[in-house]
Amino acid sequence: MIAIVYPWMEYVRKRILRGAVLVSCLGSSLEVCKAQDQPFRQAHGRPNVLFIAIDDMNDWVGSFEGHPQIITPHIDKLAEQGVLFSNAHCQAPICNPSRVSVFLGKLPSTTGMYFLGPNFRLVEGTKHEETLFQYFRKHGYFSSTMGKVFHGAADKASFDHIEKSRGLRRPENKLRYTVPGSHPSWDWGQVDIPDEETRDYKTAEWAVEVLHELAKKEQSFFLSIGFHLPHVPIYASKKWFDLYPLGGVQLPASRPDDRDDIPEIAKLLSLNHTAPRHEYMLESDEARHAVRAYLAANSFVDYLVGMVLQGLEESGEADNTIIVLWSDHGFHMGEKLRWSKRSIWEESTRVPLIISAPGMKEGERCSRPVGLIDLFPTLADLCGLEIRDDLEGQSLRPLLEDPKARWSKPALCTFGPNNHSLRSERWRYTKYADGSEELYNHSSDPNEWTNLAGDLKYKRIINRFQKFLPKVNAEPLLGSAGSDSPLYGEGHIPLQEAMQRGREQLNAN
Ligand SMILES: [Ca+2]
Ligand SMILES: [Ca+2]
Repeated sequence: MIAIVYPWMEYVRKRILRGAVLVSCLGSSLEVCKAQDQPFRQAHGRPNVLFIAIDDMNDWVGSFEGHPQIITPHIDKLAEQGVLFSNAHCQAPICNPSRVSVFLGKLPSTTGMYFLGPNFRLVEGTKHEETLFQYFRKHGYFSSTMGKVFHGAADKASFDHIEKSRGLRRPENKLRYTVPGSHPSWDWGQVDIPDEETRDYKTAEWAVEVLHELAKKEQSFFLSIGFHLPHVPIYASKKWFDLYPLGGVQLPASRPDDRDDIPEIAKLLSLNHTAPRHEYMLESDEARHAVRAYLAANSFVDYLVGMVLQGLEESGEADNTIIVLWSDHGFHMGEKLRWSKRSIWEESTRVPLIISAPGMKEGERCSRPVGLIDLFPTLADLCGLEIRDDLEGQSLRPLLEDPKARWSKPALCTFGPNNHSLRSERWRYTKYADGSEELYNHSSDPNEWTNLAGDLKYKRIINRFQKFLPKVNAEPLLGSAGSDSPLYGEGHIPLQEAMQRGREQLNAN
């Protein structure tokens, strides 16, 4: 465990040091005084960036209000120090394309990166792209990383230092989802592994250490860390399970007829053979166990975020560091009668996003629809770097200065070529590759239970969304794999044929 040093101690220490400098200036040369008296940020160079990625964390975070029982005091505290984006969305609802889109600042529909493979460095279309991290390195930043930031191995060109992951991720045998033939990653439960020996703890621990080292450098730093939880297998220790007694665990709201009004292609697109079926989860009572595990894992990750933020305070760099906390996509825990990501409904697309930056608003919520794709231009903007004109997101700086500023663009999420979902403050509009549509009114239907797309009354609203659909729909990159949907399982087969095959799988299920 780390020693407790309260943030105010560091604050007082820093004030004393700065005060001492000013007092000593009275009797020394004016030149020295001027240099020392500059705001910390300019004296030190550009602000640092602390970039915290969390894998598969949906809105079950206290301040995001996704589950009434979730306990996440540290992330909530971070929200009090920055701007919480309550309507932030990923650009693809699985790891690889979501993260690649963030790091390249380009939409999946532009790059053709829709699925878990390929690695963007191994294919012609994207291998020469400059990542967010490379861009910062080019401008003098020291870029360092540990944990799951990239999906798969960390991109070498993006970092000056890559710290190898260590620690344990899972026990020897599966705990609860032991159905024969089930995917090795799909499991949940309470593990006996001490927190300090887990992979995510090791990442947080390293971040705390390295922040002290980075604080001594002349260079500004861009530190990127990634936590693996609450991605499956969803494990946490007793301490975190004890926060949520099994008997009281609340399941998310769902309706047995919820899928009756969604297009067939939506069912095929969101089919995930590796995930347990909803009926199984309810009949076996594993739903409550899995929900409890997810709550516990989120609270554990929250604790680790707290460790890192305390480390930043202790490093003395907190006043000069932009903090971004984000998850690569959401996760269904029974909503729409499914357990998985891999959909373009709210539970998959919505992500926690908090940005705390020197000089920007503190403790405010912004409900404008924004995307993770906006992070690249936002960070460039906040650090005084030119915003590359090929980036497809836009800087969130206006919203960090005024969370109620005008914002006309909806957030876009894409899963597979030409399946797009747009989210405004009030509506979700979705158009699939076969032309079928969904429309949900979030003011009256936050669970997206009633698809209004067929009602002519809403034609005008649907028309307004059309111009925000991408004009380019790139073919999947060579080597695309891991969609899990029967629509794309075998590469480039015509949509109608794929749908026929998908129907057969859906019926067989
Ligand atoms: Ca993920
Ligand atoms: Ca429905």
